[in-house]
Amino acid sequence: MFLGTDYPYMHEVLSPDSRVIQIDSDSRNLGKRIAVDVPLLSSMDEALTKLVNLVDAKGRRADYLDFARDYMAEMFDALAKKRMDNSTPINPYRLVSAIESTIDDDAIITTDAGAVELYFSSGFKFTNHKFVVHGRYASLGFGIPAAISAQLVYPNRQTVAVEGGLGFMTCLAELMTAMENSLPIKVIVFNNRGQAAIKFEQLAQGLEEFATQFSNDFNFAKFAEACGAYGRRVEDPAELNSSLEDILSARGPAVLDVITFSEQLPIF
Ligand SMILES: Cc1ncc(C[n+]2csc(CCOP(=O)(O)OP(=O)(O)O)c2C)c(N)n1
Repeated sequence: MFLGTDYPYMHEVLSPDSRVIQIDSDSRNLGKRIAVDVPLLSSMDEALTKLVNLVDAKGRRADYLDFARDYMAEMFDALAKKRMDNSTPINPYRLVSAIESTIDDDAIITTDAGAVELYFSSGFKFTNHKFVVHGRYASLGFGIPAAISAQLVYPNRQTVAVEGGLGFMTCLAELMTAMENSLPIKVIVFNNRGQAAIKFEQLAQGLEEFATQFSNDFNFAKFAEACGAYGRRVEDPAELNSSLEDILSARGPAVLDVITFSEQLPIF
C-alpha cells in the first residue's frame, strides 16, 4: 500500500505477485511509476480513517503498536540528543538542527545522494519547505543542478542545496553556472572528508573500509571564492548559526563548508 508516494524506488524489490494499492490526493500520481491494482483518489486523512474502520482488530495489533511507539520514541530521543550535540567535529544532526532554525520557512531544499540525504530527511522538521530529492536514480551530483532549476522557477524563494563532499565535487562546475546566471543558490556541504555512505555500506557487509576517505583537506569555501561566490568554512558548533545566517543573507551564490563528524550513522 503506497500512501502519498508514487514509488520512486527500484521496482525489482517488489514481488511480481504483489497487489498494489495506492492512495494520493493528486490523480496525476496514481499509477505514475508502477501498475496499480487499486488506485484511491483521496486525502490521507479521509482514506485512512475509513480504512482503519474496515479492519478487524487482531490480537497482536496492540503489541505491534506498542513496539512501533517505543521504537519511535527511542528514535526521536536519539535524534534530539544528536541535534543538541556540541562536540567537534560537528555532528551532522547538529548541523541539520542549525539549518532548521536559520532557513526560511518556505525555502526550497535540494539534496544529493549519500549519508547526507539520510541525515537531512530523518533529522529535519519540514513545514512549508519544498524538498527536492533525486528519486529512484540516486545520482550523485543532483543537488546543485536541482537547486539551479528550482531557483530559476522560483526566483524569490530561498534555495538551498544540502550536499555531501563528493556530491559537491561531482558537479563543481555548476557553481559557475549559478554565478553566470546570477542565481543566488546557497550550498551547505556536510564535509566529513570522505564518502560516509560508502564506508557504512562496506562495514555493514562485513568488509574493511576501503578508499572512502579523502587524503586531502578539500576546502569548498575557497573553491567558492575562486569562482567569485561567497564561501565560508566552519568547524566550531558555536559558530554554526551565525555562519549559516551569513551565507543565507549573501546576495549571490554562497557555499558553507562545514567540517562534520564522519562516524555518525543515520538514525531511522
Ligand atoms: C553518479 C554516482 N556515482 C556513484 C554513486 C554511489 N554513491 C552513492 S553515495 C556515494 C558517496 C557520497 O559521498 P558524499 O557526497 O561525500 O556524502 P556522504 O555519504 O559522506 O554524506 C556514492 C559514491 C552514485 N549514487 N551516483
